[in-house]
Amino acid sequence: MFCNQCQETAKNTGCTINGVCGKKEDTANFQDLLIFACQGLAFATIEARKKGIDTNVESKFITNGLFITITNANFDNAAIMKAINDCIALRDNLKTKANINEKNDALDWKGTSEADFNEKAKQVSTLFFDKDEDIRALKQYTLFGVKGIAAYAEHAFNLGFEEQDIYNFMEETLVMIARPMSLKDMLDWLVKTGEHGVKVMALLDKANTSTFGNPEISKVNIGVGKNPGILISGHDLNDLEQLLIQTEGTGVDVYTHSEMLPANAYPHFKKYKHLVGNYGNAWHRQLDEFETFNGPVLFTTNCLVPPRKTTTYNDRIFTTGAAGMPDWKVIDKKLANGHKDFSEIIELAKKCQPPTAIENGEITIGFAHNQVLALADKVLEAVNSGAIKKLVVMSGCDARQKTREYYTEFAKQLPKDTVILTSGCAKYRYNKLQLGDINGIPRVLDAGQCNDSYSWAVVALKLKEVLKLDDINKLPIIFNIAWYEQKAIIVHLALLYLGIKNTHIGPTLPGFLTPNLLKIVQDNFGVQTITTVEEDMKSFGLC
Ligand code: SF4
Ligand code: SF3
Repeated sequence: MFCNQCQETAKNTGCTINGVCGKKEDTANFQDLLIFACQGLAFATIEARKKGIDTNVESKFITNGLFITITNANFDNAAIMKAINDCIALRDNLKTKANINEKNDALDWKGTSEADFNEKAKQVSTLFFDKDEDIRALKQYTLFGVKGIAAYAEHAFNLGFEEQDIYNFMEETLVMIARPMSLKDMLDWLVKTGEHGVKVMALLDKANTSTFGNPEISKVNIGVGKNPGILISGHDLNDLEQLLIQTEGTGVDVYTHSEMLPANAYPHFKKYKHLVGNYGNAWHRQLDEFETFNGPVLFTTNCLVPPRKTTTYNDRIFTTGAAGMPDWKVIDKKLANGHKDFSEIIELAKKCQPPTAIENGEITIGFAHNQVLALADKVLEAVNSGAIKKLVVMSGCDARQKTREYYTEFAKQLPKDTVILTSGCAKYRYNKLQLGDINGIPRVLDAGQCNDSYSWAVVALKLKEVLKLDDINKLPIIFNIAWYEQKAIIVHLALLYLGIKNTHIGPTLPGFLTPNLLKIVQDNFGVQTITTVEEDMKSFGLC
């Protein structure tokens, strides 16, 4: 196996034995083979569209295939192998329908046994993307960005929002990877990836806000009630809505977990009184927190952590969509109205003990772009009067490495005249600190999930317009972003596309960047990594 797609990759070069995330060698190989199968299907969709054939089913399949291979989404070999077989069947069907006679390995390859799959998987890892290490790294970089695009596109299409251009770009990228490319063309492709990152986040924002309303300032209970509960994790708001409908009046409460926390700020979800709050913290603490939750957990997307040998909750965990773990149950049945059938989870919840409290109190969320712009006068007044000196974007992901304590310390040591703008699960490193407010504006403004980092781009562009600046980099905003998986990669590429320079990303720079590419991103975009809190405070001009 070879996998270098996330921040925790072994020795910051690549996992080659078992993944640091717990992904086994065969799983990693099958995921590579699924990407290869999606490449074949992408060749077919592009050709079929030229002949006027509708490829919506295939495009959605490719989107889900890419999502399955995101860090901590799916560890289930059987599910991945089924996806490979389904992908090949769709490809062959389209080849016949569109009369595609072109020959290439991804369009033609077929395996009949697990041994065939294993054999082929070893020949299609990202290490074979190109002989030139810079081009290879750039192909990996774009693929990882496209995986992030796929995740957001899937949430959007689950709510009925789609853009053909986004599907086209994902599929053209898969095909491009198999072609010889120059360094210049690859760098241009990377910029286009960032552009499509902005597009897909805007699309998902439209899907979420037009379906569930604009997030508003909300206090969220982090304690527990007396009823049994279901914990819902991941990012898919459509799944949450269906679960809330089905649990209404059953005596079972619903709690959000990790990246589902921001759902509590949408007006639409507030009508469900049995959505009682958020339980726990960022994804990597699930090994302990699922034990004390006592009831069933539903994963709608990443981040799943393979259970310990001593874990007692395996029979209470369910997955749906792109997520999967061997031995955890999968929700794939549908009700007559087309919604997913969550009755098994609800029946199990009724037999479980209520959650054990691990925290008490409330946290304040709901600062997505609409809410922040509604407060724009107040924020501008504070900026103009000097009450707010700097806005510090600390969006992104959290993960388990000790070095991540940096972000808690950084938040604590920020001068009192700074405000943190956050989104993604990175916030759990500091969203429960009592950092106070500035003239009534809380010092931690949480826009939502990782995709809601889009909100900070909207706010920055608006501030640039109101303050009549000619360059976004002249705003009093600094970027100190924590990354982990491929959704953070697309968020960062989107920021670079928008012309935002001098971003710090950490706790380490991506392992897939070669020394040459590191120099290019540093020279062109001023990308840096973190050092110590004290040094970085100085380099950001914060002390
Ligand atoms: Fe390693 Fe990350 Fe890949 Fe897991 S996802 S195998 S930790 S690089
Ligand atoms: Fe977190 Fe997995 Fe990335 Fe959506 S839940 S931000 S790591």
